Amino acid sequence: MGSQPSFVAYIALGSNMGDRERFLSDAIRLLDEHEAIQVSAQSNIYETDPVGYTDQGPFLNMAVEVETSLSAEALFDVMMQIEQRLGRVREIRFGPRTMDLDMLLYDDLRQDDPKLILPHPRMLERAFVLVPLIEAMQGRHPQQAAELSAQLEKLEGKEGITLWKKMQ
Ligand code: X6L
Ligand code: MG
Ligand code: MG
Repeated sequence: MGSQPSFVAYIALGSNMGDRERFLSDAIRLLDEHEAIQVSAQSNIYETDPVGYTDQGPFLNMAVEVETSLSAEALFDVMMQIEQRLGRVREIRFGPRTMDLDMLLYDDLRQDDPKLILPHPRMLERAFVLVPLIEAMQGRHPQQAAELSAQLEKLEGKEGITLWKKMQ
């Protein structure tokens, strides 16, 4: 077997409709079943108060680390297909969704493509993203995880985030 380029990316997952935990596990399984993607770490699952549009139910949020031979754009396309397969319908801006997959980091890539800005431009402002991301990065990027923890300390809104399920 020929060796393929391998990149590491971090993806945030969120669901606040229907069987939220099932949507999270289905999304992770669909990522991992792709021949060019391996899920290599996952955070705990957190229940989080909605932000942006607050008249909706609480979210389950988590983050995963993936190894992939796909480009950032190709990985993003797979993520959007998984959202569609899991019944994502875009109605209210920032409103309820069965599955939201956001690419946070892709290797050391920095880009300003309007379709896919990397690193994710809002990730440092959202505790519901940072708390699980820090866990998912601990194994492979402990130094960067520590820097994000310092960033998290400065944020408000951490009280709206409660541990919901521990990864075994
Ligand atoms: C002012 C204006 C302040 C807008 C905040 C924040 C907008 C976050 C959108 C904002 C603003 C977002 C999730 C969520 C959403 C999620 C939780 C978004 C997009 N997604 N709340 N709200 N978890 N807890 O995954 O992140 S909508
Ligand atoms: Mg999102
Ligand atoms: Mg999204």
